[in-house]
Amino acid sequence: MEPIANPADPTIRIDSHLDGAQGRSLADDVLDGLTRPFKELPPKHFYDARGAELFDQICELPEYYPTRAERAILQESAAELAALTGAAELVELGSGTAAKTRVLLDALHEAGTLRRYVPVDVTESMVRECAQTLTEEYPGLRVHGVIGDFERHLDQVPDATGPRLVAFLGGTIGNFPPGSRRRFLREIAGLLGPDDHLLMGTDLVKDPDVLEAAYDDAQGVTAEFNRNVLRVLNRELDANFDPEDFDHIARFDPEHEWIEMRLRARREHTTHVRALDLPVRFAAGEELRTEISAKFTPERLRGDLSAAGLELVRWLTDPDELFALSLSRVADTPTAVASSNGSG
Ligand code: SAH
Ligand code: AVI
Repeated sequence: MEPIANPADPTIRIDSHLDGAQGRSLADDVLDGLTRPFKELPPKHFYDARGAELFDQICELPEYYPTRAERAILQESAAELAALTGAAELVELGSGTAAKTRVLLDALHEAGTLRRYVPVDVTESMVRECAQTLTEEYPGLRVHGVIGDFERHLDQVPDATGPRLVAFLGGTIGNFPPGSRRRFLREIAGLLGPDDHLLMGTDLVKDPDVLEAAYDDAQGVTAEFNRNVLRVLNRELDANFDPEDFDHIARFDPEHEWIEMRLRARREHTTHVRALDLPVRFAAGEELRTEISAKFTPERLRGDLSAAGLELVRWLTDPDELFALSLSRVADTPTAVASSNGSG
């Protein structure tokens, strides 16, 4: 894919890897996920422009503590992280609006090491807007944005230009099921050289009532976010879902220690995904899983990191131990074979 250079601003470069392929990925995911007895769609399809906006609103909700807790940890430790990593570049996976990232960028800017920011996100408008605003906010900073699917386009992250910090914030790693979570961490490890670090946010196991409230807020914003995936299917694949035919469900699964979001059909009906010539029948009460959001313990995280050939350098939490940030690096003696059916 040709880089989209902005002649007016040589500090910005944006590469897009989504044309066509992203459409195919949605079609494949629908064909795969809506033709099974237990229907499921991957969460990356929530994030069109409207979905990204709803996610931003979620981050402000009184019930949704992860954003506030992660920001508090960053505020407390950004200077230490800057000193430990000496990062010349920050690569951020699933960067979104990069709101919390500014705390880190401030510290790296202050330390005088930061030269380049590389946001990677599937939402085009987010990458473009944040490239524009961050080059204005941080004089001298170059931004190389990558619009793409981090599960497919990590090889499009440009080569490192100095000590690199890869940030994967927000707890997004929890949206991967256990096997692919470890596989993905191993791919991230492939972006790291001996002087590089991974800074990852993980939500922690806690009272199920607190967790369920965070995913089923009183204002119904998360419910709208959940239903938004149906609007994406209507627009992108000419489907005829009525989002109001579905109830939003958010439940903590104590066995796996993850939250599941589902959409439950209020009545028996058949939807047509016209672009795929696919009728999809829902029984009354049938559920479609749209997201898992795994919650972590330090042991689970260590296991996942080690299976990916990474070792923990720092474990940082907020005073209430709601959320954790982990700094890790490639292990001195990498694990030979990563188990993909790990503890979950
Ligand atoms: N890092 C931000 C945003 C988290 S929301 C924060 O901590 O608040 C998850 C982000 O990941 C969204 O911006 C979404 O567009 C992006 N995302 C989700 N799946 C993705 C994928 N497969 N590839 C690239 N970006 C993805
Ligand atoms: C992006 N991700 C970490 C969020 C989460 O908490 O799993 C997405 C989200 N889903 C519902 N609310 C927020």
